[in-house]
Amino acid sequence: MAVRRPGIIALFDVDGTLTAPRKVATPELLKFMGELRKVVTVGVVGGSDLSKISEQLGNSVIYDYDYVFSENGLVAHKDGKLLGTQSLKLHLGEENLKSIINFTLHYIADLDIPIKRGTFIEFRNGMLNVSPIGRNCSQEERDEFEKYDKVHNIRPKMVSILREKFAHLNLTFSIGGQISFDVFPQGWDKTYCLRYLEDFQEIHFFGDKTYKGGNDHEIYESERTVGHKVISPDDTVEQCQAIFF
Ligand code: M1P
Repeated sequence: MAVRRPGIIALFDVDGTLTAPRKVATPELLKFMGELRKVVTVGVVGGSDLSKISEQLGNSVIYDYDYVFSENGLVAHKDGKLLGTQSLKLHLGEENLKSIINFTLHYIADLDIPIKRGTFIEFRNGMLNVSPIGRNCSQEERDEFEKYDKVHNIRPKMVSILREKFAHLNLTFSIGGQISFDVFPQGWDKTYCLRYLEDFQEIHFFGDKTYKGGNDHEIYESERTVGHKVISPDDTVEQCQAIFF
């Protein structure tokens, strides 16, 4: 029987690292994670909220991994139990929140893009998620928007305007997925979860968006982690085989 190595954690981004973007993890990948958990501590850290991570990794995700950090760790679970949450509402205050939301909704109302659906702002515990097309678009509409955005830079333009308008609030705007971007206070990126991992001497982080501006960049570059850049879930498995087995 394999013996778990102490002091080492393998920590994974979700979208693009354990699953294709916004897709469900394959049974093979989930089985591999179970095997990996026999030899080291395993955690996941995603930008999405817990309900979306559960859709992708399974409803029992908080029990299947040692640590589950949703919303970058602004909601943290260990061994199925809640460790802590962070509140955007308390941090920014109602007036600031209202002015961000009002400005953003006006901006989206004036935006001329091929189609719009519903849920343009999702209010989470520790962040706002803003989507110009609307979060409840279909998978096909989501894929189309992503292509359209690559040509027309809808999200980067919107982010630069919001960044300037709300410069005094020290916010980070992070484009991590296909149809939206996340808005949270500076420092509430994925490095936020590292505060829960102080007992580990080796933190191996695996992510695909490790480039500057990507939502894995800060944790990948952090001096607390050994960063591993991956290009797909298959690549993640291959690199883990080489490192941990
Ligand atoms: O995990 C990356 C991102 O996944 C989703 O993005 P989108 O819906 O745009 O593909 C969101 O949950 C986002 O918050 C998250 O950062």
